[in-house]
Amino acid sequence: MKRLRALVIVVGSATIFSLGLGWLFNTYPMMPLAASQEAVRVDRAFNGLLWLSIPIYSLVMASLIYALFAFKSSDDKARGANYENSRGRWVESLWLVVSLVLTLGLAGFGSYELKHILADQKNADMEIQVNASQFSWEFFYPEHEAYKPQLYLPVNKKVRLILKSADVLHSFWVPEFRLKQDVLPNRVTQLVITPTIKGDYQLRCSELCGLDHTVMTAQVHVVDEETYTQQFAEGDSW
Ligand SMILES: [Cu+2]
Repeated sequence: MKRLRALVIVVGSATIFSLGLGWLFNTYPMMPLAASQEAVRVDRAFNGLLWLSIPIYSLVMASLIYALFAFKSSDDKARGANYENSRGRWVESLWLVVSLVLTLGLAGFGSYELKHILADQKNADMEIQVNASQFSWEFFYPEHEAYKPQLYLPVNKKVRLILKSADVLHSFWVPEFRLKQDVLPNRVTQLVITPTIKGDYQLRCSELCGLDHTVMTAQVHVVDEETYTQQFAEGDSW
């Protein structure tokens, strides 16, 4: 009876706590708008991990708090000393197996999504060169032979960004696209993204690169094909 009571208290409070956390993350999502194809996959992996963690975290915390009050030290020092023969060992063995399966499952799930993101990177529709330097970004559009201080991307086109740095380490990051790529001096890196929602976003450097690192930003405009071409027709290259 005592054991059943403990089980009800722990599982009950863990359920309530889980529902509370679920409501919190549902009402106040942690991620900004998912504005690229890749973002959907990243969010799926992130949310899968989050929703799996909530009940486990709640159950562990509920058991811990329950144990804190239920198994307080008493004057009877002999109590609980005979751990080797206690029946609680099977719980430990079971949890070892369960957590092993969960960990391997999560690693498999993450690798699966990553494999698909990388496989999608092969045939891009177009290329844009991104030049990073302390503390600004510059974009070169080879098709139009034009340089611009802002990144224009046609919506639903898979674009390969060729990233170069003139000085130190920088990192290309548009939170709404989710993917992030380091930009290195003396080495060319790439990032392939397919923006899916028209709008204005902000590119920020996410690698501490010097005193003005925090202001190393650039505007990113995801526009329709027509508006994209117009940018170059007007000849307002700088
Ligand atoms: Cu930087």
